[in-house]
Amino acid sequence: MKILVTGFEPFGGDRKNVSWEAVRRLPSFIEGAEIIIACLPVSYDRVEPELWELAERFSPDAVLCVGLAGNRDCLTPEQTAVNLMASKIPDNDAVQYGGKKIRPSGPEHRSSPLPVAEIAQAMASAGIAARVSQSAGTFVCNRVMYGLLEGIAAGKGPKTGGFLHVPREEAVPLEKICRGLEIEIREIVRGLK
Ligand code: PCA
Repeated sequence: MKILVTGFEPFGGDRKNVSWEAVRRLPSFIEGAEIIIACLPVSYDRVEPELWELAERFSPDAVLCVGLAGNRDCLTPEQTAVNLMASKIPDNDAVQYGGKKIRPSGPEHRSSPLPVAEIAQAMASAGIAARVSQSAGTFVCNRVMYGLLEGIAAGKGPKTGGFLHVPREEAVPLEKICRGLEIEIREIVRGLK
């Protein structure tokens, strides 16, 4: 079994993105599943093609995308992606949208097939602050989540997948973010067995 786990490059003037810092520290195997890691661009328009290129190259059974939510104080498995792009800052290609749909005729929302409540509970039981989030925002993370869920629903490759937002290291130490991420991957692998 193979799991593709992605983090993001820095954006908004930051020098690092903790999502990639956590993803790149993952072990090569979790619960017997091979872990493939990649760093995605913070680009509305390039992020989906890059994700699907990786999915085609590696044929993962599941895909978990991880991004930074800088204003949150705990790990937040995402339940819902919304069909909207709007942000106060430009992406790393200097592209900024003020309320454009991702898919002009797509559904307003897409819901994660992952058991996000159980995943957040498993993190909390391990002493890692976590709660389910109902909004992945309207920036690049939400866009890649929407596209990922669309592809899964269409049978494009991975059987399941979703999105995890992580807080800054000032809110939760990197070591705990890494452990929480591993817990989510373990739950995903168990669900596929
Ligand atoms: N966080 C941003 C994009 C990249 C990242 O790590 C977001 O929440 O959309």
